[in-house]
Amino acid sequence: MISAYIIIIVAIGIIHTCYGHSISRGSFPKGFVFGTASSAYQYEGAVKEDGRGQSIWDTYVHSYGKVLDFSNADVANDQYHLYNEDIQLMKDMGMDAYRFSISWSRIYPNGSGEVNRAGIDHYNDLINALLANGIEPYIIFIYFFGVYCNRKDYAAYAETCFKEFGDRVKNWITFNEPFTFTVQGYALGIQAPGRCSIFKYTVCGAGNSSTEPYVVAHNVLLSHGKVVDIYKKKYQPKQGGSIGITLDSFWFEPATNSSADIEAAQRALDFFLGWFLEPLIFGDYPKSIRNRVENRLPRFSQTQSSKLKGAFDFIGINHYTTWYAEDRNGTNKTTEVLLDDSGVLALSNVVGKPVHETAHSTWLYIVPHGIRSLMNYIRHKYGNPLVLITENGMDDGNSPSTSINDALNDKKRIKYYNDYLTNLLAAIKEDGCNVGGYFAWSLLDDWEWGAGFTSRFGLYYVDYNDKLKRYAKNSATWFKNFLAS
Ligand code: BMA
Repeated sequence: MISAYIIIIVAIGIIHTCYGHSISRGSFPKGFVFGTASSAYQYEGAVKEDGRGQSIWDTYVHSYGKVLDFSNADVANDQYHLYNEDIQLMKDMGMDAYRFSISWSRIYPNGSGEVNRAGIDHYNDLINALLANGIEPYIIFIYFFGVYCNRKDYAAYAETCFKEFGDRVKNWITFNEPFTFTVQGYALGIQAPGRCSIFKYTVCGAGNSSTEPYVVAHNVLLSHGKVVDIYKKKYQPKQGGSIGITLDSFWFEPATNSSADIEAAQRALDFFLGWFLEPLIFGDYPKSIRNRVENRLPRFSQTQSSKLKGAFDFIGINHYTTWYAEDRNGTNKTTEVLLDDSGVLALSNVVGKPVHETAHSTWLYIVPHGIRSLMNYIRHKYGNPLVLITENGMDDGNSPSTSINDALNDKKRIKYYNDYLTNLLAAIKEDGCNVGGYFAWSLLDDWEWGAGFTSRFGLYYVDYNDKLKRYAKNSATWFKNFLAS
């Protein structure tokens, strides 16, 4: 039977934007936050400075052949030293906020035990400099790495941050994109720690793609719940901030109008977004996951389930793209790996459907109405929680034959931002979606996990051949005008 949610998917799928007016900051609700986003490992560099310990990413990228251009993030954008300069770039654009992550191994070089005061000092300096320039910090504890299976250590690390920074930091995010780091790190083995069992261990030396991703995801959710509980009981009453989690989700459209494909689009959203969001709203995993994964999917106890329900003040969403979903239910599963479990084939192109342009990254199809559809789906299915778009953006390639001047003329990025923000505005104003902020990925061109320096996502160009000098792209000027209007 086609459930109510499936009807929602179809209905949402046919909403198209007719929001033709030009947009400005003034057209967004009062208090709507605009910012840029980054992450510690992709930006900071200085991996061996001031007592920072090694993380699983340091080990992973230094093993041969993990990154497309064989680069590493030892220096990255050197924001560890250049943060004052970068804050001026944010201020110049008129941004309200900066979403960044803390490197756990700068605070606890061994994961637990002794606190490294130099790490605390660094983030105090960064936070103070942001606030002195009128920019609100949004802090993420875990951005794709850390010892996230150890709940006790994770909670101790988060508590240290509340104690040391919570008098000034009012926005906390427990994890970034658990879907991506669980799937890529434990099912496919293409991100740290590089564990999987696919292709008879030829890709990874160890792991279990049919069970480990579910165990890791379960631990992430329980760790999130524990830290939210600590914050709400011990710190929020005095400090008065907010806490949430950032989830990533593509939008999925059915490949055809068949009910099988419509259900496949629903399952794709369950496995991508519902896997993490549903326990936080309803206290358990989506039924479609439970039915298909059966005993490999861990269970929450009654207490855990009621603690998780409502354990957030906001939900961060990183959204970049839209894909088609085709049913693979009828196909025999060849393996019990996570990606086969959904019974969905995600397709970028389907005969008879619009062909979408891509960014430089071949996974990143530019489909601006997808953000409106996703916001409406969350509104209908999950009761319209407060959402912050914590990442959205697109990349150009980094080609040695492109001059800096040509790279600065990033018309395609301006159109991407204009069109996604136009649709986001329609979701808020016309449809009533509860969205409170938007963070562009990314402030600067950055080191990308699998792609290294081959792609450029920044509003500012970084010259990797000349002391990491930053240059405003036209999209930075576009944001400056947009935010001034
Ligand atoms: C997001 C995150 C970022 C990354 C961006 C672009 O999902 O993974 O760290 O830089 O995609 O690839």
